[in-house]
Amino acid sequence: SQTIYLKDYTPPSHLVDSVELVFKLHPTQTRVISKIAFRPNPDAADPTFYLHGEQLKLIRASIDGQDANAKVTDLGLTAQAPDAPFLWEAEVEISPATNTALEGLYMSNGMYCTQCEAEGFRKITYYPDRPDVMAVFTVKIEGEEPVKLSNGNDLGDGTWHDPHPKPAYLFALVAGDLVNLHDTFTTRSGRKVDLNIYVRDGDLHKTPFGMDALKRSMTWDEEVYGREYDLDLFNIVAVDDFNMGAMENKGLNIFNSAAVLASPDTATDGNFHRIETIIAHEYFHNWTGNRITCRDWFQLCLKEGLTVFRDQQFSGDTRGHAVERISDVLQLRARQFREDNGPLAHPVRPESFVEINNFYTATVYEKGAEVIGMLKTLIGDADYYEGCDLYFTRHDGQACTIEDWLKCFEDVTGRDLAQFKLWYSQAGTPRVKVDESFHDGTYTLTFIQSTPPTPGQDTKDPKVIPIAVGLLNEAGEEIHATKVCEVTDEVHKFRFTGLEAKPVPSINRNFSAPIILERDQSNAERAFLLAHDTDPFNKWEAGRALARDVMVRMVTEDATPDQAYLDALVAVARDDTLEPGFKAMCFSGPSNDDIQQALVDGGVTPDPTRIFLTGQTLNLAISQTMQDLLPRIYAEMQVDGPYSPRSEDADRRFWGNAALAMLSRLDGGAQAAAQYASADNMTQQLAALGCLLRAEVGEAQNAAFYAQWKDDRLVIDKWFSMQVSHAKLAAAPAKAAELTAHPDFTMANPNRFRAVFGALAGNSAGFHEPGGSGYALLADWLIKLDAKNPQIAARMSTAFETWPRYDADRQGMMREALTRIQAAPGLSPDLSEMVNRILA
Ligand code: B3K
Ligand code: ZN
Repeated sequence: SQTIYLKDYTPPSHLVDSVELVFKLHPTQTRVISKIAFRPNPDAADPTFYLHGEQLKLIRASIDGQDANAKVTDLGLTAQAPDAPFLWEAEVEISPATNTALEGLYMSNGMYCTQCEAEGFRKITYYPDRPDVMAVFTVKIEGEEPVKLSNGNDLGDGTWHDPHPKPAYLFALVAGDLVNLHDTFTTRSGRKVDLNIYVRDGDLHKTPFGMDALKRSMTWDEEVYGREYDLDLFNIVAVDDFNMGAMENKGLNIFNSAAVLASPDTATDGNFHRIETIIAHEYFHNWTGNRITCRDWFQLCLKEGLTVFRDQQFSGDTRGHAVERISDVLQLRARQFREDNGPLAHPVRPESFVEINNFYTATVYEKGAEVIGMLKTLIGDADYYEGCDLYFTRHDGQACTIEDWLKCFEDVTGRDLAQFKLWYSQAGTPRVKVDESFHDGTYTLTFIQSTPPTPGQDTKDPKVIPIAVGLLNEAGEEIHATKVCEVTDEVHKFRFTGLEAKPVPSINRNFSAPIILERDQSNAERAFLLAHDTDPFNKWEAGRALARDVMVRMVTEDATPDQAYLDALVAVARDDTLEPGFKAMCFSGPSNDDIQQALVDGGVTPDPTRIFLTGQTLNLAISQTMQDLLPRIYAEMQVDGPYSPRSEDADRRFWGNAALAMLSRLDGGAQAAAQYASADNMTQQLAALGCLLRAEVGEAQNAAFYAQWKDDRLVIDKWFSMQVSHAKLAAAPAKAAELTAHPDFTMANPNRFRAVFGALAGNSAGFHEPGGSGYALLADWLIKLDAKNPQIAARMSTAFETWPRYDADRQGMMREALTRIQAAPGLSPDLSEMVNRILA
């Protein structure tokens, strides 16, 4: 396997005007007949006619009716082509039923489906499988299946035509015995669009929420970005075996069932929220990704960062901006900061890859979204939307680059974005040190920025960092409204004049830049900001910083739980002006990874066992301090009436279940058992089960849960995952190992595999138990899985990416596990690239 470089990009040798495909479906001998109208690309660097193709059995190929005499390798073919437009005709045979990698055309529970992004189309037929080759597709599907779907408009009889030129990665096909929920949407210019969600028989009752989310997404994109849907039909299909969340194929989005199916009794509030986000995300791709796509895969963030940013905006508008921003930042810190500060760190726009599927990362997606957010903060809303409009008109129908995107904003604002562009090319989380001084009514903030070295990038230039700052006086009143300090130099000062006394600053409000602030801040000041900051994000952030400091001192100095922190939490709980969702967020505290990162930054080697035990001590102290308040909070947060996923209700359950978790540390699980027994929705049932498992008194409920839900795969995924997440220390890998022997465990289904091993990787004290059993178990299973599904194996290997931060024993065992994977015979390029980078 070969490394591909951004700098080596060359335009395609040939362009495609139209593609006609006929699929004769068969589980192991599907025939794909293609007629492709090619023409030489006047801008080609090399005129050689080359088509990608992998795992295809070539039956015949011709050019303008003459045998093509193709020279075939494992990766594609070449042939002599005329220096003029010509017709390529070919027939290949493929075997969807034995395709366990779930890329290309495969089968899931008897249903045919496809996944082509990034480079899966080449497993369907010979084609220039690169995003800058866009074409109009006509597809005919022949088979017994009652429902046969592809992109675009339905011409009847299994024939589909997509009038919008698209790259091959957006091709999709589905065939099976499916039922659908139908609805319609009328766009603001009056186009009536048929909407369908296709599922297996028995799942229809889980589709209405997804449909509602789709219609709200369509309205939102019209209202906020002025983007209308452009076909008469929009189909969604739910598939059980799917590598990711979902895929934005033109007019035919294919979803992991877990990312679209929801009913009150089987899905939690968290599931509903995630589904809404993913439906919106895939729908928004219709403009940011499909109408305007990427020139090459290095530009992935052009569609992904922007589309994540758009789905985050939508969620904020739908569910409230404060809680949405806090959850987005929690995710960013837990996944992206972790990546950006370890051996897998890479720029938002990577410069090389072996397997592009390894770059669908938190950096490309979530940091990519942060970069868009910073652009909007720097240029302001009006210019941001004007720049987007220009992008949509200027580049509609094109395959673009980050340069194309930025140029639109340069043209609208007249601003030079060269320095801003460093956010795309430099990896690593910037550190910003803050110094302050106050003289004669002038308050000066000095920001000193630096970014640590990352693989392949030893030195970094200063970036433009928008840091939103507000000032409060001693009484807790806002005396200087939020102002964006544009930090452009390595050392950059900002002055605030005419002040009566030294203010208390609130820095990086709303997390205006994805940075790590290094600032000597007293816990008294943090408690003050938690009580008074007018910026809801920073109010929460102050509490988080306080919690983190308390934890760090408990871990490193054996300190007892800090009373000021406990008092601050009580004040939050009592504050009637705060929303339940916000209160619950304040009690969630920093993530485990956040604490580990803080320890590493302070020069301390994190010990996951000790962090876990300290967390238990702190949580018990919090519960005890809150003891008198808990029954009332719990009672007040109960939601009457039938379940609704709306955020007012979900936030009440969130805070109520936080109270339940605290109560359960004091009452041995009595209240949780009562909630479990009376729960009439999955949110309440699962939260109660979690408390019981944590208290190690949930055996009976755990068995009952399985018996109740054994026929619902998505719920059984939760059952697998809960047991591993709540197992303590070495019991976690032991439980994971035990569950792999359960008759319902299968590694053919990515959701099930992730339920067990994602939960193990997420259980830090369990995965890192000092005996090394977590590492050994995961390595064994990654090796096994790699032979069937390299993409998932590679993705899950990131559990090992933190190895450099641990003690010598853990490092040794983690390296040993990685080396064992590296040496496994027949290792895929996917997993080998990951392991090599992790160990480099
Ligand atoms: N674009 C797809 C991801 C494809 C992943 C390929 N390994 C889903 C999304 O981001 O919307
Ligand atoms: Zn996406």
